[in-house]
Amino acid sequence: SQYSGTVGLGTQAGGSQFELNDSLRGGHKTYDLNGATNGTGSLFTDADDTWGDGTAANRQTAAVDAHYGAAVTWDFYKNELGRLGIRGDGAAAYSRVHYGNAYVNAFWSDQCFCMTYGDGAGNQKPLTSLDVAGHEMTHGLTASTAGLRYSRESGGLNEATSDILGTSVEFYAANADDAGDYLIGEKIDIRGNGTPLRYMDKPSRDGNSADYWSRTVGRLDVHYSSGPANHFFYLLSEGSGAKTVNGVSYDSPTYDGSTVTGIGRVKAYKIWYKALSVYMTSSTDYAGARTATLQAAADLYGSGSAEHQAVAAAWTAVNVK
Ligand code: ASN
Ligand code: ZN
Ligand code: CA
Repeated sequence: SQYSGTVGLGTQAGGSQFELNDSLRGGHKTYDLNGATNGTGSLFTDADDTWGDGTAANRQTAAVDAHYGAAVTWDFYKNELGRLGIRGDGAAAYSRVHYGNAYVNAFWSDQCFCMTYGDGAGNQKPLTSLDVAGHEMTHGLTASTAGLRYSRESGGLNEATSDILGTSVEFYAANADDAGDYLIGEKIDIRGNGTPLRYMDKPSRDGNSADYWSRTVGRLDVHYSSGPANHFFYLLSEGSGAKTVNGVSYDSPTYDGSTVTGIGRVKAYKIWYKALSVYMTSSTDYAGARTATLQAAADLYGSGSAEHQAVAAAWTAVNVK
């Protein structure tokens, strides 16, 4: 892979060749669009079942990262969330890489039920890192559960759900070359200066995202109105103030100067997922997200539990009261 070192892949023997077809994970396949912007392209095949070389010069490499990212996300949903695939029915999506020319984005489509990745600036930095793969696949999960509408506050919550579970996938993988962090897309270096796309400890570090809820937050682009929910998730997981996790330093502020004590990211993502899949709807806003996560925390850990109280404290700390 380009971003995650040497990894194992699910492949299938097909005639005299091997295919990127993960039969243990619903038959998830990875295709080569070879610059096209529509269609399915061609399924990746290889004679000796050794794929890519860690560089963008080898056109299998982006496929390795995408295929691995889909597999880890599948395993995370199954082992951590108790969900078999995006729809919970055991069916796989599929991935497409080498979309367009120097396309600096990745996206999920409900139409094809698939994830698509561009090759990034100069065709050198494909948008296939683990957190981005988890982010895009989670757009499918959100569409299959709460269905959060992709505008205003529900759109910010949709984006935050992808950042929250995408980051959780990165931590879950425990990959030595891409240790978990609360940064989104740090491996892509999208601005060429080493900064990530987004920061969860203090979202305004990107220059655009909101740290706290306000009455106008829903006017922002959904990738910026995600800020208060990303910040909520960081605070709920790790707590407020300065902290170093896997060698990365964070300093998370609170709206009212309060102190939040974290409950750990595993409990935090289980609460978020239960809220998403049981209590949120297409029109859930920030106030509704507070209610939904409090209900989820009460279900999982008990009303009045430390976890339930931490959810309330973390929302209050991002001005969702
Ligand atoms: N990569 C972006 C995202 O997943 C694409 C978009 O703006 N929808 O949010
Ligand atoms: Zn997104
Ligand atoms: Ca990351």
